[in-house]
Amino acid sequence: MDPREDEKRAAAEAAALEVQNGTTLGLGTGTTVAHFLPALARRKLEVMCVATSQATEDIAHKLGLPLQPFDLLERLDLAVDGADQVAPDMWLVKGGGGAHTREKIVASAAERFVVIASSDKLVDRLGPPVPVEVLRFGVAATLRRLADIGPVEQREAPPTPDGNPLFHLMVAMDDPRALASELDSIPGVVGHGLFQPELVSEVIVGRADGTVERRERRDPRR
Ligand code: A5P
Repeated sequence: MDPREDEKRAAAEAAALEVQNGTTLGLGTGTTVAHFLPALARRKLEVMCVATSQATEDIAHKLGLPLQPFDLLERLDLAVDGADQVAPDMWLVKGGGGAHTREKIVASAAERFVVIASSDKLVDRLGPPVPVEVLRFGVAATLRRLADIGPVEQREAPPTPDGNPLFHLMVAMDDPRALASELDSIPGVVGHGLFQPELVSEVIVGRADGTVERRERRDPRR
């Protein structure tokens, strides 16, 4: 067994213990969240969940977790999700599963956003790729704008949960805030995988022995 799976499970189980009865809960996407869902279901709490992808929705459904579309709820109490990279200042890169646009909407609607990760996700500084979801309409023009920032690679992956193509922007990230802002300013970019620290409440990093390390943001956003 890959020790990283034990680390993911440890982080996921610790996060599941943070959920309380009555919580409205955003469920992320990916292999770490796949450990969180059964740990949550085992607690048999009364919760209402919103899923960020069909894959998460399918697992949650099988586990009997109550789901609601994210159309009418204005806010959530908690969101739990994995990450591809976690920097010391809590900038994240997400989107390995292509659901980062939905994940960012859910994280930003949540009172608390808890990131669960194995130790290999901790990096000294963020590096490429940055996943970018692009609207199909005008895709060539949007890609030209992205290419002004850095090399762009077509991602060998299914489209995003909303049916849009995915690309990888292969750039160094010396200034993630400036890069995020530049990407946000391109009209055809639906969403990118850079998550700012202001979104993050806590990072839980699992260890293979089942213990966890917690990193709380010192100046929580809300
Ligand atoms: C999904 O789109 C991603 O943002 C995931 O949260 C991220 O890629 C981490 O995935 P794993 O938990 O599978 O490593």
